[in-house]
Amino acid sequence: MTITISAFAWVPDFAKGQVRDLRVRWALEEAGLPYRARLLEQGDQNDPEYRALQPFGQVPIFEEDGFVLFETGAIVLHIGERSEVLLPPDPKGRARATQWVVAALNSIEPFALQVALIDIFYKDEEWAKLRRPGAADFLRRRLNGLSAALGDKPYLDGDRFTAGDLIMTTVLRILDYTPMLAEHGNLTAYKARCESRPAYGRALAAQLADFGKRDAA
Ligand SMILES: N[C@@H](CCC(=O)N[C@@H](CS)C(=O)NCC(=O)O)C(=O)O
Repeated sequence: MTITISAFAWVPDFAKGQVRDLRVRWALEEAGLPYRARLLEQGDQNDPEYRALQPFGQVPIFEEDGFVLFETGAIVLHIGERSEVLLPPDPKGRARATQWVVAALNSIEPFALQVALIDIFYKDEEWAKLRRPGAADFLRRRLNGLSAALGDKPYLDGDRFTAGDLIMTTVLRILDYTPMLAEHGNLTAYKARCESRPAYGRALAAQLADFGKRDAA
């Protein structure tokens, strides 16, 4: 039983620690499942062999004994089937954890990404200057909703960490370059609480170590 995940061999500094294989590395660390990384060079993701596994040419994919999955939400939930740390045993608890995975990916990530893409890639474009206030306002409303839902609980579903917190934390990390999250003390503390988990530290270190091999070469 060998688990392999795909990741990029190298990315520019702004993307280090943000590439989405981090989610899968983190889930595997929480579950205590060993894995190896298949590092892609620029262009490898367009090979027909890789496209057959990941239709959009993105990282990560998860491979285990011929079984292949793409999309980090699906992969983390699949790993969660083997880890009560990620998905609680009771059906309602599992459903709520899944709900938060989907909320992170569907109700927060697109809006965080929209602002981040404007700020990082398009900030000098005229259209981006016009779009930015509306996009930021929309994101702010989503963060207000998330902050209210979290309230003073340690985790989204209460007292225990789940796969929903794992994905939500990595989505909130997209905003690390802005002060937007700091508008909500509870979200800032929540993200720091999740990031203080040893499994997160090992996952981040592993991603950075893989980039470091190339930086050192
Ligand atoms: N929805 C996908 C997004 C994956 C994704 O955007 N991966 C990025 C790296 S963080 C990528 O491979 N980008 C290259 C590309 O889109 O061509 C998931 O969650 O797995």
